[in-house]
Amino acid sequence: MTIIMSESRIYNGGSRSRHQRMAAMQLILHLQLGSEPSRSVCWRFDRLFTPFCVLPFLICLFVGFAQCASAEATTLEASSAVATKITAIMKKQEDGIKGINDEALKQLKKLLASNKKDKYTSILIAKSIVRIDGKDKDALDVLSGVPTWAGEMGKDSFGVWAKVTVNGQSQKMRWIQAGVFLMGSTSAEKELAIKTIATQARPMPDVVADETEHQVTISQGFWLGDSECTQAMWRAVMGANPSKFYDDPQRPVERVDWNDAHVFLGKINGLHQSSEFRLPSEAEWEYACRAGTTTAYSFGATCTAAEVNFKGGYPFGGAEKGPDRGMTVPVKSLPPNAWGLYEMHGNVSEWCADWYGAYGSGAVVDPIGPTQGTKRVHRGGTWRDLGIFSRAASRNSWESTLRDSYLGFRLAATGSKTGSDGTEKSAF
Ligand SMILES: [Ca+2]
Repeated sequence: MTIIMSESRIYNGGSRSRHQRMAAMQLILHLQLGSEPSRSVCWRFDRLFTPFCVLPFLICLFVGFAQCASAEATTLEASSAVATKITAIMKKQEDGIKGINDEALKQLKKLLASNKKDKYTSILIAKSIVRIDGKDKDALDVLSGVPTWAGEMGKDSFGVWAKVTVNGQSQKMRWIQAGVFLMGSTSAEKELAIKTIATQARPMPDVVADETEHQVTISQGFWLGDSECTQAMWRAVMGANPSKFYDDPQRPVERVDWNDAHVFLGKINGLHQSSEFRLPSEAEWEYACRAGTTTAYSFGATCTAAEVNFKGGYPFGGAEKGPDRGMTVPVKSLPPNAWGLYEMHGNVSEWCADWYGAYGSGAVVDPIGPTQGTKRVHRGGTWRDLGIFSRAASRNSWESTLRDSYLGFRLAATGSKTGSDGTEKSAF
């Protein structure tokens, strides 16, 4: 079942009444006239076929009667036949909407109180309450972890996800929960890496010298793209495509430098009246890449080119040799890690927010790297590198102005930290 709700810009004090009218109109169109939604945001709640599904219809039908008269029919992409029916509905405008809203609000609050265990039903109810009432503490608290940019949201076997959409192109973002992990490589992994690089390239005793193992706490959950930013998404936001391997828009965007990535971030934030989109910190990146594992790869102590797009003739950790593709692969071509994130290892290396610098060996909380530097971190290894450089702990960096066909990025977004009462909330 699909419930159609208008995105109401709850946090930004946007035009609630306009969105309310639009939600009502869309519901009438969808439920009564059988048309498909055109402009509203769709929230899908497959489990939601409870008595509650009748309620938004009734509410919005009544709200619609009262408010459709002032809605701009031209904003709806309806056929002329449907438009005629809308006109008929609009003529049935009735008074007394206030009383209907109060009663509806009362019922919604009752539903919210009884649905606390069902997060997504609660979110839907909370959105209705906020839409009608404007400010309701309980409803706002339920909504405190819901990003304003989310056009769709749901939960699957990997956890909570939300989609951000620009000009018809979407990026699925996954909620990465807070946690503690060991950043860097073990002494055994370092030893093997030094031996491996000597046989595959040349002796490089310092190849892992910057992978000092230390405990990192990620104190706040965050959103992270389930894939590298695609060329399609880049073009939707920026209007051009700088990539070398441009035959498939689902390949990751490359030949974007660190500064270009920040122009993209500024634009996508602007489009969604958000300040939340950003690059991941280096620590967030490795935490998400590992997805709870402590091995060289999230797939284990080794991996093949069937799992990771690297220079397949040079695997790390004793894996079989595989093909050298010599280019990027479209995102989500290869298996995801345990948290549903694709191509963290290999394909394009991914810019992180941090300046490059040495780690300490002590435990740290939410590290963001040095305050200044000369190079920016990029992580994950690339289609043209040996497998050793696709390890979770492997670090790389370059000047922020470097553009090349092996360098891209992955969108991250800060999660909501506080509820309506100012106290810290866990989003999910
Ligand atoms: Ca990658």
